[in-house]
Amino acid sequence: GPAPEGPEQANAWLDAHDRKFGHFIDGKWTRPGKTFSSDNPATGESLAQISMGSEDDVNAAVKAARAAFKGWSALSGYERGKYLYAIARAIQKHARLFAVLETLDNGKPIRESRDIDIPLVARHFYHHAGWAQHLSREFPDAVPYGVCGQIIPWNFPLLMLAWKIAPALAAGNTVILKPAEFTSLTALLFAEICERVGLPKGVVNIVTGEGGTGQAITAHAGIDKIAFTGSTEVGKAIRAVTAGSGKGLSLELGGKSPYIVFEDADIDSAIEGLIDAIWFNQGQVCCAGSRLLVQESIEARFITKLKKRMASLRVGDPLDKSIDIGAMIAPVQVERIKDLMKRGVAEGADIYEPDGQLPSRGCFLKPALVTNVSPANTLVAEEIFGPVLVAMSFRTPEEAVQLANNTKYGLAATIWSENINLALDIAPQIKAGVVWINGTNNFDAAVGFGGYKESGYGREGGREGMSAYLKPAWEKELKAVPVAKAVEPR
Ligand code: TXE
Repeated sequence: GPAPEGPEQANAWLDAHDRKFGHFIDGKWTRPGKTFSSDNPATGESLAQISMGSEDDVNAAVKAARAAFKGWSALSGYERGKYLYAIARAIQKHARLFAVLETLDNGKPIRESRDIDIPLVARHFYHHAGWAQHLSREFPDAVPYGVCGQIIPWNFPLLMLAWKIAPALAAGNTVILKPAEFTSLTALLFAEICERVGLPKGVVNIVTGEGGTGQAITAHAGIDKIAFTGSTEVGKAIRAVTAGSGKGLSLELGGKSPYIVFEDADIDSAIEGLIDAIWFNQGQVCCAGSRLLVQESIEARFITKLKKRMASLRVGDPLDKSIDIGAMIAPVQVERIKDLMKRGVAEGADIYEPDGQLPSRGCFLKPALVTNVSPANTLVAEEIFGPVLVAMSFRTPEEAVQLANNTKYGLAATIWSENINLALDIAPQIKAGVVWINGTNNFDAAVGFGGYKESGYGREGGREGMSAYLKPAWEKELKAVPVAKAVEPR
């Protein structure tokens, strides 16, 4: 029959688990030990109790992943691809349950989890099923890393899991993945999917927990590669911990991406693009177009139109299909964002927010537009990770480039202009992992995504993403070669 439209199915799934979850290690569920609550940010109500992963849990997961590696990496790419296809199909089959669960746990609009997150997740597994099959021809001299530790954030919980797990498995690695503490539920449902499709035990291990559990993963000597997406601060700490350990590392960190509008742009399209760039997922997007750079000649007209459009955005219940902006992830993030805004105002910024009431409970923020700022203003320099857009203007294309690059980050950029020669001239001058022209937020499993500078390094997706989970075969041989004594130069 037709899928139910409300949260009933997700609540039934949670109830079937007594709203309490253990870890998924070696193909089995551990008994929940010490737990913490995962809350619905739109209501503040607890959804479930999640287990706090200890060092022992991480040890058990590494042991299981190590034992599974031999068999998994020895399978033909065709065999591994079959499992990835089966996972993709199962995710599509349960797409509604995944989407509602994601929205309950994260607060993102159901329209986004239903039409963007979950379909992209399935697409990632289909795409990488293809890579598994082509691997030996496309990377003839490469072997998998081994056991991968993967730590992900809460803004796109299942999609970040897919970005990490799909290429790792396609390449023949086994994984220990830790979801973010705010959003473990879809990762746990994913573990059930792994069980259901008969994925060999130990290939995927899900250990839940907070930062301490992440630390146990990054410090573990039995892990060959760490992949992290999250804050620049934690990324730097992980880099320090793994330095000198011989572990592979890829980091996808913060951003403060410029959104450049030239005077000849199609203004209505540029405004619609901007709405998507900064208010998609409540602005909790690493590549959010959070710095508007608009050419001075059209600035006043553009800002007036933008404010009008902002006033039509609906903030509210994420399960309501007609809302544009859902709930922020947690009270702590709401406070963090409010503090940043206070600092910005103290430094001279003006803030516009449309009139209207927010829901009386839950973690909601209005869309905000910050103007009258110098480049040194906190709101210009720091990643806010919320529904806050900062606007500045420029006179010449050279000035646009200079402002765009005036940031410690380098993840994404967007350019709007009807002059394609101008756009193509500007694009390579911006130091960012991706530059979109007359469009924004275009993601695909086949395209490498990642940053420069404090946005991290390594790419996820496509060919570059595959190579991040492979190493040259000679490295394996090298370990068997005895180290020669240093020879004194004569
Ligand atoms: O991120 P954390 P938080 C930015 C954004 C946001 C800020 C804080 O600006 O406001 O970070 O968010 C795990 N060793 N981004 O505090 O702490 C943690 O459990 C190992 C941007 O939630 O980086 C979670 O699984 N792991 C970003 C993951 O790291 C540790 C997305 C990310 O959490 C750890 C998220 C440690 N010492 C936040 N400490 C993006 N670029 O997409 C924490 N973790």
